[in-house]
Amino acid sequence: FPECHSYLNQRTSLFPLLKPRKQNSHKGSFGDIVVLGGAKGMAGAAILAARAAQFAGAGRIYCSMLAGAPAYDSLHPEIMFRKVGEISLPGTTVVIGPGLGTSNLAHALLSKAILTAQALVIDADALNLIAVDSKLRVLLHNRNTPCIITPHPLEAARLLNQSAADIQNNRLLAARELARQFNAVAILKGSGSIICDPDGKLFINTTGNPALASGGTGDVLAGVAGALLAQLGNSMDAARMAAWVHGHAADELVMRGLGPIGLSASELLPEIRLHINKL
Ligand code: NPW
Ligand code: AMP
Ligand code: MG
Repeated sequence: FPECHSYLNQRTSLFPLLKPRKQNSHKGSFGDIVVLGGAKGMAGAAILAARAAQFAGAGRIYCSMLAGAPAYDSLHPEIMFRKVGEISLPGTTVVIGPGLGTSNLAHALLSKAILTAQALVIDADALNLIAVDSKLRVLLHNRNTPCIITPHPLEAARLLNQSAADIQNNRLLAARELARQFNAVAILKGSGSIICDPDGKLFINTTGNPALASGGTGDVLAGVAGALLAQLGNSMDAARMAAWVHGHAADELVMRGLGPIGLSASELLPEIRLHINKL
């Protein structure tokens, strides 16, 4: 698609996106994020997404976990935990999927989020639920609120009913199909993530490296995308900035000797904050 794609390789292409904060701004100015995920055994995924939203500048962060609400996150007590049945979604940016599982409760939460959230980031198991449910597909396709979907190649394969090899052999086409079919900005993850909107406008991210090939890095990306979507209001701007800064943070950490071997998803967080502030 030579006519319409560009490479996300220059910091300068992202400069206009986040405006300086007004002197009299307050926590209500930068969005409420609700993370929905964290079924048994995968609570960490929801916590990582919630912490990532904090480090990427969201005003208030709420987290509801299917495994049950902990009293608080001892490393990041700024995150507020709510029982799944008590969470209110209107007016919020919902990040749904990290560690969500595919239970009936997960399905009900996803329907509610698609119908009521002000903006949405859909990741991981939430994508796996959509892949096998035509009603959810219709709900998603018919909404007109900002939405970013963040599949890795296997999740994309499930959504498009193809093999992961098919996706990887035709990544640009797959990203276009994802954005079009699901009426959302798609980040098709992996080396050289493709960011595409429903009209077919494409970007290829040039940041990132194999230090990111470990559990939890995608959950961090989802939280960053949610926080940036809440602050920018525009799905394409948020998606390309999230992908760029996530990869750039990993590149910088590797240059300092913290990877590629053994970098943890948690270590990305302060580095992501640093580079968002530099932008
Ligand atoms: P393979 O091995 O090559 O056949 P799944 P998941 C493929 C949560 N997590 N290029 C690859 O397949 C998530 O949020 C919780 C090519 C890989 O093995 C989800 O809710 C954590 N192939 C849930 O776990 C930390 C690629 O996909 C397979 C690829 C399940 O999510 C971990 C994995 O896909 C995790 O985030 C690429 N670039 N990338 C926690 N701390 O709580 C992926 N694949 O089976 O959908 O499982 O992604 O781990
Ligand atoms: P997930 O599979 O959902 O945990 O997401 C993994 C994250 O790490 C995505 O943002 C991928 O784009 C990124 N990632 C994984 N491996 C690489 C790689 N080799 N090069 C660049 N980015 C990668
Ligand atoms: Mg993932």
